[in-house]
Amino acid sequence: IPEHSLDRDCTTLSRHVLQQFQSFSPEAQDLSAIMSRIALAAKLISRRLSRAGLMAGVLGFTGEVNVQGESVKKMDVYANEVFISVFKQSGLVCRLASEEMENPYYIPENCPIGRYSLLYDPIDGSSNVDINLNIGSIFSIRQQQGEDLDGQASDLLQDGRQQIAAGYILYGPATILVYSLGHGVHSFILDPSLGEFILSQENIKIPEHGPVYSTNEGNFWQWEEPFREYTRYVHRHEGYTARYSGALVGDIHRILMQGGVFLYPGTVKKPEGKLRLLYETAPLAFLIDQAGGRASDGTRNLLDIVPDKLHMRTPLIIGSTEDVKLVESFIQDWKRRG
Ligand code: P6P
Repeated sequence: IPEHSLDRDCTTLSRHVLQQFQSFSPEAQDLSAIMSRIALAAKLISRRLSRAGLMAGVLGFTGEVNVQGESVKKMDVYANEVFISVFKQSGLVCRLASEEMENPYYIPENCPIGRYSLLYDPIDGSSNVDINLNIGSIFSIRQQQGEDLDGQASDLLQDGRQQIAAGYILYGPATILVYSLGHGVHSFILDPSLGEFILSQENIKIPEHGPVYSTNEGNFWQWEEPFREYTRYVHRHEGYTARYSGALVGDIHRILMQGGVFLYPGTVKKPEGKLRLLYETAPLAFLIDQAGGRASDGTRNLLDIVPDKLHMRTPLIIGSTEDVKLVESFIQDWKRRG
């Protein structure tokens, strides 16, 4: 058996993290342990999803509404609890900030406290759960910086370049974990027979340009003019194709692998858009930047945006550099025309 294939079969996620650091420094060991915990959460969620239709209490709504004013799916609650349970006794984190929680969850005093914070969207695209389409989890790791004096985790309100790791899990035909520690983007596939995430691709680079534009054109009339102009442009020009699943992680993964651009613009009523900065657009921007692509809110590089509150939303234009810059050129022309 060729050496590399054995190596590939045995490169687990935790081992890959240590290889990235080429050391056993305390930080390397912390991040390896953190990624192992995230992998455990992903396995628990993936297992429950595979049986969602067979188990009571998994499909459908809880009847509650979350901090975003969105009705909460039972799977949202389960996945949120899974991340808390795998990190609570880990001694790795001090807080978990989630789309599903108004305020961060602080690790209780009687548990070991770590120096990292996990920011996550436990299940993104949960409307796809009931129709067995792809959904995802998104995560971002930050170091405790400064004092969290007001218990509102205001020290988390930093720009995206402060992230030390970010990634997503895509629950599709296969369960794939994609992450970066700031040294390239790497993907792992869950081998259910081993119960391990096995390295599948290292140093993924997004194509400079791709044929896909991914957006909900049902919002066309709510967009500002430059987004309509861009849409008319791709309608008129050869070589573009529309792909949109309604679940961010799957749409972004397609863009990462095939190139193109994903857009969730602001609308006249909601200029800030729908997607949240700290645990959706910033982690994805970190990844795509590491893969050689670009992410912006239409005017600023997304990684430079400093949130004013935990659940701040931003418009998102993300993907191949050439395609993102084309969208930005429509915005700049529109602004010049005043
Ligand atoms: P729309 C799912 O609710 C989500 O948060 C993302 O996963 C997805 O990209 C977006 O919203 C879809 O929103 O308005 O197109 O249905």
